[in-house]
Parts: sequence; C-alpha cells; structure tokens
Amino acid sequence: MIRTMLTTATAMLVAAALVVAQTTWYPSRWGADDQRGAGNRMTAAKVLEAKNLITRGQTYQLGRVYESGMPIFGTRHYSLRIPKVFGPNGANQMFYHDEIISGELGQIGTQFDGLGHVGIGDLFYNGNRGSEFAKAEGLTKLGVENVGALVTRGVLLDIAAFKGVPMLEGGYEITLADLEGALRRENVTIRSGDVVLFHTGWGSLWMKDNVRFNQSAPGIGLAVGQYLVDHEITMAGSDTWAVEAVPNPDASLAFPVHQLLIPRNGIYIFENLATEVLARDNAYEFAFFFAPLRLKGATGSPGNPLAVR
Ligand code: UVW
Repeated sequence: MIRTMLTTATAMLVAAALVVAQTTWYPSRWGADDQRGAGNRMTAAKVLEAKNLITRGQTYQLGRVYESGMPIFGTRHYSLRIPKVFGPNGANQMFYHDEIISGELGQIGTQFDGLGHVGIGDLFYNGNRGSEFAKAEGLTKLGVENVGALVTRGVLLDIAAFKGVPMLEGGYEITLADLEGALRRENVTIRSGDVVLFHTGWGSLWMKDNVRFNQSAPGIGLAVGQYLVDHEITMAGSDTWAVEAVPNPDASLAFPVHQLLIPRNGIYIFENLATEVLARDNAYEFAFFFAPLRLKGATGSPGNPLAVR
C-alpha cells in the first residue's frame, strides 16, 4: 500500500517536473537537425550483440494480421478491396489481382509510432513545430522514412506472469516495482539501445472482445517511462494499443508517456504487438528486427517485426 502510494507520488512528481521543464528538452542529444532520434542507437555493436542472441534458430512474428474488424482507435479505419481481376494477358492467359488499401496506414493494427506522431502543444521532437512541418501531403520533417533499420537486442518483460495473472486489468499502471520484479524473475537487464516489450495479456482480447480492448488498457506510466529514458532504450512496445496505461491515473493527462518518449527523448513506441508468442516460450531476450516502411512524410508504419533467438 505504502509502496503504491509512493509510486503514485513519484509519477505525479515526474509529471509536474515534465510540465516545468517543457522548454529544456531540445535540441536533442543527437543535434538540432537530427530526425532519427533513438534510431541513432543502432550501432554495429548492437547488431553484433543481437546476433549473439541467436542460438536456437527460433523466429517469432510480432505483428498481428491486418484485417477488417480488428480493433481500431477513435475514428481511424482500414479497408482492403480487390477492384477486379486483370486479364487475360498474352496467349498464356495470365491474370492478376491488385488491392486498394485505405486507412491511417501508420496508425492502425500493429503500429510503429515515428517522431512526427505526437507533440507537446505545437512542439515535436527536436523543437520542430507541427504548424510548420505537417502538410496535407505529408510531414516535411520527422517522417518515418528517417528511421532506418532497427536491429538490436530485444527484451520481453512479462508483467502478467510476474503478477501471477493471465491479463492485467484495464487502466493498471505498471510500477517500477513490477518492472524491477520482472527483470529479476527473468534474470535480464536493460541496456542502452535495447527494444523493451511489455507483455500484459491484454492482447488476448484482440478480435475476441474489441469493445473491451479499446475501452482502456494496462501499461506503463511516467515513472517507468523515465526509467526507460534513463536506460537509453530505442523503443518501448506492448500488446496493447497505447503501451501506456489508459486512462492515465491522473485523469487530467492524455497520453503523457507518448510525450515523454517520442518528442522529449526521440524514443519510438510500438503498439499492438503479438507478445504472447514470446511469453508462451519464456523468450525474454532475443534479436529484434524491424524496418519501418519508407513512407515519405508518414507518422508511423505498419509491419511485422521479428524476434529471433
Ligand atoms: C494516439 O495516437 C492518440 O495514440 P496511439 O499512438 O496509441 O495510436
């Protein structure tokens, strides 16, 4: 109880400090012109560290299937149509299909949040102003095409298993004690440049109870977010649609962990991951691979990140 009160108090202090320090977070540590953020942590050493984790030849797809009826945030939408069959072509009767996709492609389903996605007021990563770089035809800065390949060490923190439940409750904020307990339970540490994934069990609602899935979500709060910043990670991901707890325990705040990680620290977020395949196998440390689609001026990317061990 006392620990919970202290954790809540810490989160509130962090939130207050963030508001006070609003103008001191840029230029970024990678320079005033940088558009890649924590992607700069993708060094040759991290690639080799990841390579050394591949010892079993096991591959895990962390992306969910994009399909009609998947849970979607707010008014976003997704549609795929096959307009017609084209053919016949040539004496060999060649026929082919194309598809037309519409939707907020970078922000639906399994989604990678780039640095142009979230701001604090008008200010985005590196102090760029949304009113200047967000154009109808695409972002003229911080587009997802700047991220490049992400090949690094990945860590799964199975918070549900640490708490002894199949699924955390909606709105539950993962505490520092949970994070440290999961690290101890799994005998892993977090290192600079890592991708850190949180398994909450919430993904078991995907396509089974979409209404509940969308209503709220367990996830990290500002205290754990600050821990991840201090440990210089590249990306935080989860099997939920926000990675952070929704609603935030402080009802006056909307997605504050997004703001802490993305604009303030250039750290990416990856949502709606199929972390259950890793949790099932107690796969807590692995090589992580993802290359966002090179969509010029986009806020994020769909995709199918891989864990290999
Ligand atoms: C918002 O864009 C509000 O959230 P998310 O990044 O979780 O889709």
